[in-house]
Amino acid sequence: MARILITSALPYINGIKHLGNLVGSQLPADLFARYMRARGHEVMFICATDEHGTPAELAAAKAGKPVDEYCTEMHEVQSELAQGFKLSFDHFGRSSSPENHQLTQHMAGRLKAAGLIAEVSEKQVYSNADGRFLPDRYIEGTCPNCGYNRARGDQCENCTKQLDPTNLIEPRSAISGSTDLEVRETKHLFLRQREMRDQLRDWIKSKKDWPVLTTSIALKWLDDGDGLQDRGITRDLDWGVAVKDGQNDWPGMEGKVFYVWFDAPIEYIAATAEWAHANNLGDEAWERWWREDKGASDVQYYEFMGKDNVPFHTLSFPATLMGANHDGTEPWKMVDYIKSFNYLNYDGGQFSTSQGRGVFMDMALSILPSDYWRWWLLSHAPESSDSEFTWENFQASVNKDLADVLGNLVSRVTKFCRSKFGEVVPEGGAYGPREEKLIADLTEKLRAYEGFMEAMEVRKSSNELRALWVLGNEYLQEAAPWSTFKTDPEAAAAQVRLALNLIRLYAVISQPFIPDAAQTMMQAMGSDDWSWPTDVAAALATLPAGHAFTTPEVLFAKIADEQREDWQARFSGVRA
Ligand code: B3M
Ligand code: ZN
Repeated sequence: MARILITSALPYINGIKHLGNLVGSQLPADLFARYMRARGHEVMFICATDEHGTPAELAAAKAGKPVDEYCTEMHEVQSELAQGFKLSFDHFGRSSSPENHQLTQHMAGRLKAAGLIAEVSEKQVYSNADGRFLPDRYIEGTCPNCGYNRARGDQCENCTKQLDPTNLIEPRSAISGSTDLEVRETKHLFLRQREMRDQLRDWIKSKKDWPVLTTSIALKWLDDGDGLQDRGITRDLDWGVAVKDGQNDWPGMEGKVFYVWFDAPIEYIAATAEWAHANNLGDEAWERWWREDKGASDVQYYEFMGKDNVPFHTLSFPATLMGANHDGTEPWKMVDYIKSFNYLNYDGGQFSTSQGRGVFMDMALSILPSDYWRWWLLSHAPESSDSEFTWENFQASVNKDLADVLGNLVSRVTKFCRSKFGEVVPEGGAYGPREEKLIADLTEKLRAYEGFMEAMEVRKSSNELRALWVLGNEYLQEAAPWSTFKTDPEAAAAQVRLALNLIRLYAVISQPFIPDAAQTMMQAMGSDDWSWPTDVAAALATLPAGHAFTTPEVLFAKIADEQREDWQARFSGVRA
């Protein structure tokens, strides 16, 4: 049994996330967490809302609410939606928690002691119209790297380059749109990442099994142009973690807060501390996941995120953790594997939170149960390239994979059995060659499925799972117990016994993708045996003759053309 730590990139607090956000981090992380638990491993799955910085301030201002109140409300909303999508976090924390304030200040103190913080008097963009500095997202303009004209002051969404507000071409205030901007001097702390360049490169290069998408982005920012730049880690904002040196004040930094990207990844750790405290456990409970000197040396740590988040997770956050351990006394657990995703597009364009374009988590759940979405999103995860959501494709996948293949099998088998043998597993004879062949085929595909799930190959896993369902359907088609029954009821009974057992097996292996349907199938089979079918033949003998079951309601309803057209029209516009 291994110990598996899984973090999903933290969704910004600034509104309800769209399906592109969901499939880029939280959903595949959940798939992996569920699978690892199903295989008997000890899993800690952490996520949280990312509540600081300009995204939070801007959204609260737009909502006309004090930022702390806004964050509390939106955390609740996001938490409920996460539950709606059956995201099985062990804890869904808040980066504004006391734990994170304390740990962020602690980390900054450690970096200072390591000589890795520079106090720099730097030029920041000041807006005369707004009467304030414009850090990060408070400013927009054209990306100097790729020419994208809606690049934000902290990063270009289009080419993932980390930016400084002063780099933007034709900058404008994101608050007022004003271009009456000037550059003023203000003092800030910089993380001296350049100092750690070689250490970071060695560390990244040691990760032989990382996906190309992850390593290429990391090495690009490490070696491109002037190479890795020192990063400002403080801001002139009101909302955030006050700049402190551990518990002490930091002279000259009064009234400033840490940059959101400094405290957000630290929240992975702090959220685990929140989990411990929420469960009345001591610090050792979370430290055994995060401190190599306190039990975490055998933990395997996986991070899930969209490609735009990769630079922070391969450079800034590791630099923070390495720096905090400069004297070897705080060996923080560093990531072992980063699974990153491309973008999901929406019907010929981009999903966009700011423009309200696409399907958002709340809207999705208002029209269909989460399993429909989970299946489509995961089976179309943007892994090797960007992928696209279209309503036609969504309808086709749901109808074919879920309704025609899996749902149909469950319904045919249970209804046929009920009509001929009643709602108990029939006795019948021994399994014959056809059944042996099925068991062999299932075993082969199951091993492939396990391999892909372990490797976090999301699409390939979904293909294997679908193929496993198809095997069952083909078997049923060929065995045709409804015909067999007329001449050889004994043989038909054995076929049905196998098929009922297959439903339980499918519940177990499909659970990471479609947890609700899996639950329904398991309940219908009158079982609570979720043990993994390592031995397929044995697994298909789990429900003995005489075992009672119930015939479930329709597992997956087909999406009709009119429904699809209705949704297509409803979601085509811009969200209010
Ligand atoms: N909130 C960015 C994003 O949602 C950011 C991730 C933080 S992970 C520590 O894209
Ligand atoms: Zn760009």
